[in-house]
Amino acid sequence: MTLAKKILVISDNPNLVYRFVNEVWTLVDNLKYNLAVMCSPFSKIETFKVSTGVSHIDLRNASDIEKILEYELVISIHCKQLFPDCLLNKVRCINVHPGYNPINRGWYPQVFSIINNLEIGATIHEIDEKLDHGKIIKRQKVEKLSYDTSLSLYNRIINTEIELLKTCINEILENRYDSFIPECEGVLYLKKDFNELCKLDMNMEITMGKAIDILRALSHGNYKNAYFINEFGKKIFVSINLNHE
Ligand code: 0FX
Repeated sequence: MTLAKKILVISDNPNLVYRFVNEVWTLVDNLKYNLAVMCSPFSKIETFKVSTGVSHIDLRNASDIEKILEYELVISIHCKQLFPDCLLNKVRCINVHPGYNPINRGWYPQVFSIINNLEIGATIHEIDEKLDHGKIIKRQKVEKLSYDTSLSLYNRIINTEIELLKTCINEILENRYDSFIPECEGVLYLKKDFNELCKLDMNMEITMGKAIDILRALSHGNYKNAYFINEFGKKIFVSINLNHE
């Protein structure tokens, strides 16, 4: 009897892990593969509602890295830690990214896609030493509508990530897929770029269209993103609702 291969998912996104286990992992032969799930030290284990159980992993810690070396494959599903070279050199690691590489690498891709009028989508790729940069295994564009906010576009991207995973999970596990180098370096957006966007410049002279784009890119459910400072020095948060007929 051959032993089941050990597969590790590392994620800081409980909702996506739930969907992965229930919608994607159900397509896998569980006699051949064993799944473990881990999250970063700053994520709360109890928010992950999956039967596999979840434990913490600190990718800056050598003894934690040592524990991962026994896995056949690591799948990052929105893991907020960087994968160190000492791990990448020893274990095949792939990443699921909520952007269309190389057009929207990095943080909150849908926000920058709305503001800079860029195409958007989802990508599954091999992890290399740079962020959202490795060889592409699968990617798909997602429609962006004039009345999308960050939230509505994000939800469409997440659904696409799950659909993409469904189409290639078995090829990924069996290490039989074609991958290709991204066409160019593309653009990498960082958390600090998002934070800078959130402070609205009340003296900026822009068209109404551009103003709506900035506000819808920063409107994501209950998150307090865009703000201005009022006459008493208080932050006043702004978000926008868009409805079509
Ligand atoms: O897990 P995730 O959806 O993705 C983020 C990055 O965008 C992604 O590129 C990276 N690979 C991954 C590890 O981390 O992020 P989240 O669950 O923190 O946020 C989801 C969305 O919520 C985000 O796209 C925009 C919105 N959001 C989130 C926070 C915390 C806001 O609009 N404001 C916020 O303060």
